[in-house]
Amino acid sequence: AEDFVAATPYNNTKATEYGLENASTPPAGATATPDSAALTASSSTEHSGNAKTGDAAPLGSNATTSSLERARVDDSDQPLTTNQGVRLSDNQNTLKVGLRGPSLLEDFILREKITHFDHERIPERVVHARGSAAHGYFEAYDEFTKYTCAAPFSEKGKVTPVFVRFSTVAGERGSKDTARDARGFAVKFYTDEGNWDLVGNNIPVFFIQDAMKFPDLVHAVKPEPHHGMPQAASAHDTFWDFVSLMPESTHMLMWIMSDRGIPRSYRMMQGFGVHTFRLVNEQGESVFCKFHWKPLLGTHSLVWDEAVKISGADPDFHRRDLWEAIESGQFPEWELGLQIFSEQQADSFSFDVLDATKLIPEELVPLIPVGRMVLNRNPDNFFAETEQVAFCTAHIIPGIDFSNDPLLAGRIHSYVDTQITRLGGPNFHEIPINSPLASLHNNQRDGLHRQAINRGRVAYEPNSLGGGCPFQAGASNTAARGFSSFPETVSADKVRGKPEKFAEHYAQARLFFNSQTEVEQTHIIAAFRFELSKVEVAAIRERMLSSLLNVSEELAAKVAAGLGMTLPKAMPKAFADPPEPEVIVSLPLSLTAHPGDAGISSRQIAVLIEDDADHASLVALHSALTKADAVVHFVGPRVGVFSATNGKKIAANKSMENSPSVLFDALVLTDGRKAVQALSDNPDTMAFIKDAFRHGKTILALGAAKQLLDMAGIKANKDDDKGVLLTDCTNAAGIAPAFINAIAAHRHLPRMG
Ligand code: HDD
Repeated sequence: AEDFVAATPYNNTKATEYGLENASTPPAGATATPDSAALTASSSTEHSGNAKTGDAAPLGSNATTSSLERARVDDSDQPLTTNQGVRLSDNQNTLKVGLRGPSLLEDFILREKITHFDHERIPERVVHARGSAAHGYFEAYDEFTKYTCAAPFSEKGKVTPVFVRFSTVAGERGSKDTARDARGFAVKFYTDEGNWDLVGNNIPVFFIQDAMKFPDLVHAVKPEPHHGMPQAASAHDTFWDFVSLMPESTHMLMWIMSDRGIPRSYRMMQGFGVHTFRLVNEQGESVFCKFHWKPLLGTHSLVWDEAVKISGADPDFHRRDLWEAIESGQFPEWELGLQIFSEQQADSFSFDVLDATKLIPEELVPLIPVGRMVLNRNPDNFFAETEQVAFCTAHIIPGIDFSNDPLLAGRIHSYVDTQITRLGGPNFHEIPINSPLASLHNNQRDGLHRQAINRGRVAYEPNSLGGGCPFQAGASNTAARGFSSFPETVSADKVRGKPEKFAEHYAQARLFFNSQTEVEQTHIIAAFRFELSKVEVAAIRERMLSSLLNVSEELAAKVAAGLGMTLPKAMPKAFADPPEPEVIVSLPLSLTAHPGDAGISSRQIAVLIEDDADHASLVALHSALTKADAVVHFVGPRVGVFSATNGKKIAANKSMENSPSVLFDALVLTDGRKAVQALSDNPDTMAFIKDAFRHGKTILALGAAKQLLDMAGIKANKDDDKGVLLTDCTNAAGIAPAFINAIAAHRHLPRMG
């Protein structure tokens, strides 16, 4: 039998990032091999990089490293000092008069330490407070200069460093990852021509059409102000009160109530720039554009019961998933696709492209793939990078410009403004993670925490004393050009109001609902039922039902039945006779209609073991699964080493107590008569298996483990459910391909009404 080297899900080369002196220090979380002959859980340690891309494993360097390097601190072999660099002789005791006497005010060492500690926290983001980020790069497939002169698209193969932060929206900084919510998808491109931030979400539309309503929306969804509840949840009166009075929210509600609101992983969600943007080429010609990110691993979601249980078992589920995948060299990747359309086309659409509650069906304007983004390095320090990164929709570069979307206009103001409170002044662009790779020269000076030491006597323009520098680059079309706004002609009265097509709120909500498969529709109905069941004021539930009636009678009727209510009258529509929509069913809007062929790379497989587990079959499966890039975990009634057959040992790295089955994508039940008996005597086992089954996961039972399936009332090898497999333990290698295929299907839907 084979021996397996112990591995953690972490990158064993990580320590070398901090200097050679430190290379021998084990990385955090590393454990010694409990038994040299032990079969242990393994992440794909043989990865030297992403199997698909052939990238090298991250050693802490990519293009942003040079700008961050000056701020990196390596403490290896260094004594403790004060912030003034004075070495400490004692970091345990305050300075006192006698060992039992009073402490002295002059203890500058104590006072510096406590004072710094007292000010460690900064305000959290007013929305998107909870997030996780990583470094990586964007690579252009080809030059895209026909449409834009933006630096990342200037030549084939061009690589632009990025820093990407994913987030939930409503929850506070310490809230759970698996709340039902939109997810932020914010990308900072450190381009040759300055920083460009594409600050998007995993949903292509938004709740509101005008930035004027953003504070109202956020106040409604955040915990209610009198008692501060509920945390990271929209299932409460104030949220549904607001959205039921704002029918423009209906389309976004459909997305949030769908499984898109509970992604399986940050690595398995799409990203959208949401607004219509402009691209501008060297000739000054402009087209409209929507940005789409598509994950290579496919777009996958949790189911609600699972999301709820994960929030208890591992509130850091998405953060951990992203971190561990990158540390083990399984670099997440997305393709950037653009929808390009002209102003004339836009005018002919049945909806307004300046309305952020509308998407453009891909059937109407197809996606053009333009490049890929790979995340290949975790931050060194969560606070310095992930917390202090400041994204801003106003950060655009030559070749990209805004449309007149009134939601975008408010954002252009809000993002810089909010950093002034959050990061404590106007110099947040000097924080290393925010500073551009392009060099920065202007006459802005001073302010709190200024880092730059600007030389010379000139801080104004025009000047002659500084030789006229720094000077205006001008609007020429050369590479040295400056940013110039697209000269759109606008002539109209100054008014507060909305264009006519903004008043149509239901056609795309209906498009979304009608594009879902039956299971997806059932989940949407269940989500509305759950959320509205938490609403205490009956009139709010009723108003929401009356709005849903305008989307789908079936949806409204089923939600009403779930709440024990009768259907009210449909809400009157603001736009009685809207134009016919071009598309009434759009395939890409469904997740399950075409789950894709993303394989099982980085999927987490639990193998339930006990003493007397059948060693040979588990070795065979372990080998097949890790070859397919999955991550195998041996899960016991406790962690530690178990005696398997043939005198071999198996080390469990997880236990049923510390890692319930909601944390895994698939389940293997070991053969071995005594092992199966011991598992069947353990009450945790049934909960583990039944949850995996209920959540649509693939289960493989080897030999005697059929007894466990029988106890759980689960039948194997049924025609309509390819996700429960049973085989003799001698056939473990033989069944592996079918098992892998079944896991790649993500979930087995017939089980999940
Ligand atoms: Fe926003 C943060 C995405 C509308 C005001 N927003 C923020 C983040 C994301 C988004 C991903 C987190 C960035 C990070 O990781 O640091 N926001 C969106 C999308 C919107 C949207 C996709 C609609 C299309 N946002 C929106 C509006 C306003 C704001 C209409 C205000 C008028 N958003 C903010 C903010 C935040 C923010 C208050 C909080 C923290 C921050 O900016 O840096 O400025």
